[in-house]
Amino acid sequence: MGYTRQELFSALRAQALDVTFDDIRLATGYSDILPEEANLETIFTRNVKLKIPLVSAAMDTVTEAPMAIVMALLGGIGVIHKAMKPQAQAAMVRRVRTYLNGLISNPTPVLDTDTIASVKDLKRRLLEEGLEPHSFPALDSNGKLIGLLTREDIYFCMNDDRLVSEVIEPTHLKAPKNTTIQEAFQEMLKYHEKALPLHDDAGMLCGMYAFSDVARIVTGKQHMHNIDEKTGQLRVAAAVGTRDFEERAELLVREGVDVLVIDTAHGDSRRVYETLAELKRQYPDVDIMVGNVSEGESARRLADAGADGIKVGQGGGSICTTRVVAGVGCPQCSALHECSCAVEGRGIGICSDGGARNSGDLTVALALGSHSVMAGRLFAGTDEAPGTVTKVDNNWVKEYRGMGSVGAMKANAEAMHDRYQQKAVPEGIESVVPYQGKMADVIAQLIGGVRAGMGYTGARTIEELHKKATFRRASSAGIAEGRPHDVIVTKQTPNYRES
Ligand code: RVP
Repeated sequence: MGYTRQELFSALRAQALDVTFDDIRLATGYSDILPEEANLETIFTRNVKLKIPLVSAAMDTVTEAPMAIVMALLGGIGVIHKAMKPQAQAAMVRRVRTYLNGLISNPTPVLDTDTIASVKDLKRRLLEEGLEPHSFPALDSNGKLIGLLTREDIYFCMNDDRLVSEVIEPTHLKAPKNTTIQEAFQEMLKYHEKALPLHDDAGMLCGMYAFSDVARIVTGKQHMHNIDEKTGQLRVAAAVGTRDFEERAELLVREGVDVLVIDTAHGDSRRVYETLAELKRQYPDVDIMVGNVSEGESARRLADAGADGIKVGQGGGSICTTRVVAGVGCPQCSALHECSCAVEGRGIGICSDGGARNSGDLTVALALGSHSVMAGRLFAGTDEAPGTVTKVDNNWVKEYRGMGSVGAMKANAEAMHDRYQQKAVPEGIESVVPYQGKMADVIAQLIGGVRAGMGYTGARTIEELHKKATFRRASSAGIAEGRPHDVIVTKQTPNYRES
């Protein structure tokens, strides 16, 4: 039988020794569950759930809108990075939130006096922002909802000078503001309408349902998506810093961001506490994840200050040189154990950030009390990460760089017109990672590995894994034994790469 977390870490503490992923693995135990029976539901923060315990990192080579969309579609969440203007980041949040459009709370309207040419212009502009509306609610000069301009109305209009009022069908449906998704589905189904604009008591536009999205929600086809139950929209998080965060946070919240992530290298610092207090004061209904820390004391202080989630990990990232440059940091498994113990039972989501190299590391991180794992390197080579695929030494690769690298800091400083950052001391490097194809395939392998780990340990849920897991610590010979050895690898496998 392995060692419980308390046994293992008190023995290690007695030796003043900290450990990370390779050093420890989970002990196997009696199991009456099959991997596919494991339930991976968990939390990201106090009020924001996940269907799988994976989070994509707030990095400019990892998470922009396409990554955040696929993460939420697959059950996790993406944190959109902040190395861009607040308006651009808010537009990405909007793109994720409106991707499924259970309820479009602020649909873009057209006026009855607009020409079809101007509507086509509007469509083009929205497309550039990443939005693709097919139908537009039409308003009269008093702002009252008069009907719907559909894709067909635009398509079959052969004269672009015609007015919206001349083209729309007056028979299109509209519905009162508190129409539920179920009611909207029934109405649209009955009358074969693809969109249903909503009006308030004064007849003013106050939202719109799109049939394709409503149908997917009502018929349960979205069961793996991580969606906001109230609106049917995909969940998304976004990073903010501790300087000039006010405007950024306001725009992000306005677009419906689910979690604000105070994204710093040192979460246990005065400016972070001030930022947390201000965000909590301004937006009491938005969950705030704070990081990064690696000491139990720091996690406790953040919990006392009101954090809804805490990101653990300092210096363990694959592109990170903080430990080398600044001489600080704690090996990730010890950091996770200490931080998760420090805030246990308080409903706070612990996110293990950085250093995970394969699915086994994810299971270990979860077993050490974290609720989710954030990764950059694991996702940076996929289609959904920003950047293009290039060839280096005959291998297809994508760029992956630390946010504290010279390149990322320079790009950020340019985007923000900030001369200060260009002179900063880098704590990260720039690299490439192998091209990996679709996120869905990468996630399937990672999640399959976590499920296998839960099967071996007999843990039906992540909560049970926290309680049940026992551990083994390996010697260096043990670590070598745990990887393919003494053979010549002839074929790549999708979930293991020689490092
Ligand atoms: P990894 O998944 O091991 O590639 O690590 C990703 C994490 O590394 C990020 O989520 C972040 O916490 C950290 N990071 C990002 N940039 C840098 C840096 O430049 N030092 N570190």
